[in-house]
Amino acid sequence: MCAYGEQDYRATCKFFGKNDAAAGTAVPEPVTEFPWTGSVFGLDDLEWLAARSRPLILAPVGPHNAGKTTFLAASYLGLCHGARVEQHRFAGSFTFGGWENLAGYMRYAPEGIGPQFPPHTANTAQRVPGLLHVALRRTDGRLVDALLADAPGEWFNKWATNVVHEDAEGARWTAEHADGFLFFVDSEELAGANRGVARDDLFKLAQRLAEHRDGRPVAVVWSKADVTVRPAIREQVEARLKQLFPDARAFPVTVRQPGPASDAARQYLDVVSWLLNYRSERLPFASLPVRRADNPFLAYRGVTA
Ligand SMILES: Nc1nc2c(ncn2[C@@H]2O[C@H](COP(=O)(O)OP(=O)(O)OP(=O)(O)O)[C@@H](O)[C@H]2O)c(=O)[nH]1
Ligand SMILES: [Mg+2]
Repeated sequence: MCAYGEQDYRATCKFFGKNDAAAGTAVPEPVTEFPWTGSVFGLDDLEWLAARSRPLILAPVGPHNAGKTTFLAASYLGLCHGARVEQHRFAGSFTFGGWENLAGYMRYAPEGIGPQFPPHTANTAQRVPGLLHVALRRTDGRLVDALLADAPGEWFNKWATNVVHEDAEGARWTAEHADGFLFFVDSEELAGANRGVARDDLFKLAQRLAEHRDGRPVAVVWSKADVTVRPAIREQVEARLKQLFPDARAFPVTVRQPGPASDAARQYLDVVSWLLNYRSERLPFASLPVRRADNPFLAYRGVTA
């Protein structure tokens, strides 16, 4: 109602004005420019995220088709279902769009199309893998920014055979900056006709990672665990990985897990929990390759003595 008591105030009150948009004079200007878009992060996005905490990078390492992206999408779907990362509570994400791009394939579509797998990760010439963000709050109240790297398997194939290969730059970045690794063992490949070659390639990649891990934790992820691997091959792989990563823990995961969805989600999130808890208990943080922010507010790191 009009404060001056005009009945037909739209027509008669001299203080009633159309807003700029209705009057056609508005200049469309964003209220605030957000520094994130919701898509997967690249190196530039790390810069402002690193202003609030040192994000932990967890990197799946494995050949093409090993189930790395499926692992990430299934973990996110688990979080959507309310599954927990042990000793942490979900506290947000800056890359919901990126997560949804992958997880959308694994949901039931309205037309009744059943869940599918996410597409293969394109082998691009990027220097850095796509980074998917999740913020978690530890039981002691501390916030942890975790970034899960979605790299194409081809990078690691190249890196395993030639560490200085020009197409392995993204793999080198990952190996240098990750805080924990998920080493993928593809059960389907080890059960297939080419299992001998698959095993040899796996050992090559494991050897390469062992040379570069420098004390960082490695979780061995037996993906596609619904496929049975012959005991002879399984034992060879287990023995070799034990030699290369004596402190690693093995985790079987499969999207075809019977039983409640929460159990299926737990197999994935248990890997993330183990890596995060391993880091926070034993290891100091390495530095991240981010440019120091020009903005003094973002560059502030607290008062040092
Ligand atoms: N049986 C079975 N197959 C799976 C499972 N997870 C993934 N797959 C199959 O493995 C394929 C590859 O999975 P991705 O997650 O795309 O593999 P990736 O390691 O990300 O592959 P790149 O992006 O090419 O490096 C999928 O398209 C599925 O056919 C699983 O739990 N069980
Ligand atoms: Mg992938």
